[in-house]
Amino acid sequence: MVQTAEITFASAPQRRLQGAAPKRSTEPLSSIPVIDMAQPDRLAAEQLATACSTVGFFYVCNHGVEESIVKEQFAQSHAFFDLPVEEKLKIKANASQRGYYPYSMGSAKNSKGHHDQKEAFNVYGFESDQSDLPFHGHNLWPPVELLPRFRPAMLAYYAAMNQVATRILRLLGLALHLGPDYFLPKFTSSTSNIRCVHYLPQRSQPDEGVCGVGAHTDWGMLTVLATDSQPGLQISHDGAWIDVEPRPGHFVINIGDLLDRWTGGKFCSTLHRVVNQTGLDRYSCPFFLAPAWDAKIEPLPGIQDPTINATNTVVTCGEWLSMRRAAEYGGQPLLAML
Ligand SMILES: O=C(O)CCC(=O)C(=O)O
Repeated sequence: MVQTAEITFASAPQRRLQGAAPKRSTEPLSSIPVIDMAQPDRLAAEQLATACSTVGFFYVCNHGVEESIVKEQFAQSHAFFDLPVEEKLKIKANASQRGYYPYSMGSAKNSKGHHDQKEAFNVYGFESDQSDLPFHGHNLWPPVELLPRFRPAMLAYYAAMNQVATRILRLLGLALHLGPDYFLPKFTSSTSNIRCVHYLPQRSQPDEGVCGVGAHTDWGMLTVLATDSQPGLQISHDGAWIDVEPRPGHFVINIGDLLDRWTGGKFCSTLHRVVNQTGLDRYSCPFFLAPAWDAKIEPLPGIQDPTINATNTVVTCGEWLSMRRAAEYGGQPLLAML
């Protein structure tokens, strides 16, 4: 009988500290890998395997997304965050995780008592009447009379990111010698979302716990990130924080904890944070790819991980996301858990 997992919802770095998954290379990081998506699949998959098993972060270029779609997303995101706060609060996020997250709501307080220096807006790719389930419900939108182009811009951007992520899923299947279609059936009604983020025009003080986004790993499969031209994203590598510079025409991709766990730590989810070094506004838009709610995260052929109990322990994507959310918002910020 398949049993529901007695799972650990420890972050990937925490699992590594517990010895459950391989430690990463301690080679100095000369640069973040760049993968050209116009290459033949076989070459791109080889580079992907190296990037995912060493850094956990990489850029992609020649991804096929029209620049106008990215620009319009940013233009509409600016227009939304510029609305009066009373207007934004009319679509404040609820248990469905959709809508507006004001500064004080977008993150749990860290151990030094600070929230992330950001406000955010979430849109999911699936809608459901089962609003008793976490992450289920309907997207919330600002009134059409106020922002007529907002909703079409966000839906177009979501669709474009989903295409990029689906191509990466195929490459992941190849990189893991499972075949290009291996992961796709798990993602047909995915629980993915985009999050427009506005970082407040304030310098961060990471040593005081004041960050754009505090150090964390992402919960899901992988993240496709677009940022404006302001720097701020940093990844942890070999005990140092390394800047991930904005690169026009590129997206930044990183592995999430679900894929890290699914691959038994072969592909790594890397700790990252946002530090506002300029004191200027910064905008970004991550797309968080996650499987369908009921998708079973079964052990992958050939992968052994004691924390998955390879023979009979299965967790669904929904269980995983719910536990990660409870851990984060139930008063256990990641750094306190490390
Ligand atoms: O804005 C960024 O550069 C990164 C955002 C991020 O790490 C997140 O939202 O999880």
